[in-house]
Amino acid sequence: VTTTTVTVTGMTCGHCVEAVRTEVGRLDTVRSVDVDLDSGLVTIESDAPLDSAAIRAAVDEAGYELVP
Ligand SMILES: [Cu+2]
Repeated sequence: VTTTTVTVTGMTCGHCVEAVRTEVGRLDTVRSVDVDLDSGLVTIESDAPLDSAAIRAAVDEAGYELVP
């Protein structure tokens, strides 16, 4: 299992958290997604290393942005 941590900006409530969790959770091999609303920290566990562009696209799809 690989753990990837990214920071997402723009989330303001539980719905935002759910949106990010759902979209990122759709990525290949992802097992779990943990989102901390206060810090914007998103911790992703997956069976294979994730492509950062794919994570960015998923976060974008949810309506938020990755902090570079
Ligand atoms: Cu929200």
